[in-house]
Amino acid sequence: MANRLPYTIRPAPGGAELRRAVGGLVTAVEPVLLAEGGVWIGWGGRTAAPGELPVNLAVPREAPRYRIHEVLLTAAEYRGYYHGFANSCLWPLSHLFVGRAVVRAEHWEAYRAVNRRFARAALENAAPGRLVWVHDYHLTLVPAFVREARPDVPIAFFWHIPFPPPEAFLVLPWARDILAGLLGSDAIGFHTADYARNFLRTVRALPGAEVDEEQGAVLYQGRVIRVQVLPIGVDWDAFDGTARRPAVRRRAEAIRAALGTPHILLGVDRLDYTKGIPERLAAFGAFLDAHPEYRGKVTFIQVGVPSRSEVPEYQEVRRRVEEAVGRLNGLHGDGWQVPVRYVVRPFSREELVAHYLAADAALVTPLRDGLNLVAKEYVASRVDGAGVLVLSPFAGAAAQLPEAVLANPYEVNDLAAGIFRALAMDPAEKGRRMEALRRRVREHDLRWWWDQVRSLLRVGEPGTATLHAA
Ligand code: ADQ
Repeated sequence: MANRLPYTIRPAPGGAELRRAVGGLVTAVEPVLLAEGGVWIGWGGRTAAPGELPVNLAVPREAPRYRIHEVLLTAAEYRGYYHGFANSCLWPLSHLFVGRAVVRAEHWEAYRAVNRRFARAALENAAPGRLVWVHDYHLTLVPAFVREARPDVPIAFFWHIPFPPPEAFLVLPWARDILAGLLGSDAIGFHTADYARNFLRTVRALPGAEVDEEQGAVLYQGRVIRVQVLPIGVDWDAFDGTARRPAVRRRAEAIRAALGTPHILLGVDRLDYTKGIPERLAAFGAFLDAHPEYRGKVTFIQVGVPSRSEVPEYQEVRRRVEEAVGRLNGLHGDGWQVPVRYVVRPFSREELVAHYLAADAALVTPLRDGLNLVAKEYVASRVDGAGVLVLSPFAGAAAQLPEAVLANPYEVNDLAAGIFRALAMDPAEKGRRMEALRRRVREHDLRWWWDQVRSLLRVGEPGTATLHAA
């Protein structure tokens, strides 16, 4: 179960029209459902008109592997629960933008009500011994709601974003309700040891909870809840396999030829202020200023997908990106040749991998990020062993990928220097670093991640639970 289904649903004559949704959670979790079956409970991206019926069907339609169970929201619930509490309060707080957090009781009320609705949907689908797998910060109250009604059901929770230190989290008047909600689970997973530690330290503020930091466990209401560090992986075979296809290699060559510069840099992000896109563009400008020898020789492709467009901060970041692209192209372009190519649309897997293959360096430089799958996707796609990953130390992925070129997105010159290092690095060093990165990303791929979750709960084995809802 996750806030969003992997499809956006639109009513259409003769049934519903489904369109693929883009985002880290969908990319990461859907392959597990495709392999294991189950039911995905989530919101379909539309608000409910009176009399509207939720969609409940098997997908993918051409070769069904699992079911989707739509949770319908009214426009008011959507504003309060999704844009309000989840995205304007929990999201900035967790990414340490504490001053941006909008803390409003009516948003919290909507959040509670919608979490109840999701819990009811989980209960409708929960069969004895089958796992309820709850994803992310939108649904923190669901584990306790499900536990209340069905103490026998195994529940796992995965927190996909950073978990902040107690000083930030406890700003929330309802922090303890959220902690108690999460502790309805049997196991809770985080991407990094820092997030798990922050969570355990925060749980100490919950009356009645006993924390064993060493063991990564909490004793609460007579149950032991395990807290695990499980950085999510990418579907290695899908990225590596796509990158080996001749048509994709040819497409990468065509991209390089069409751009016509010897060097290409790439950024791929949802348009979110946490991703540091304006900061990255400023650093690219600083790099061109500091190294005029690269002018006319580097193209920076920034691919973005619009996200949460109703929230003012997201409109603002989009405007800032557009302004920065215009400014850089005006200052550093010569009319025909422009240094920044800005593309706002979803890419197919093939097109994404062709871009990864075409780029000399990927700039993955968020101000803060739970993990960041783009970093791992880039590495998994570099079957040629070339390419450099420039990575922010504030992405959870940095804990696993020390062979990347680390650069601080808060300091424009540090990031500019990281770009220069990546482009000027000698091919042998690039090869060594990429080989080490590929080994790590392959060893900790999506299969590994799911196996860890499964062994943690001992699900999928005879006589124990199997995946049911994700
Ligand atoms: P996100 O914040 O969505 O995920 P990220 O991990 O980078 O961030 O995943 C984005 C995904 O969307 C990637 O798979 C990427 O390929 C895809 N994508 C982006 N732009 C695209 C485009 N134009 N076309 C097609 N695909 C595009 C959240 C957390 C992250 C965490 C993930 C998974 O914020 O920190 O890594 O969940 O846990």
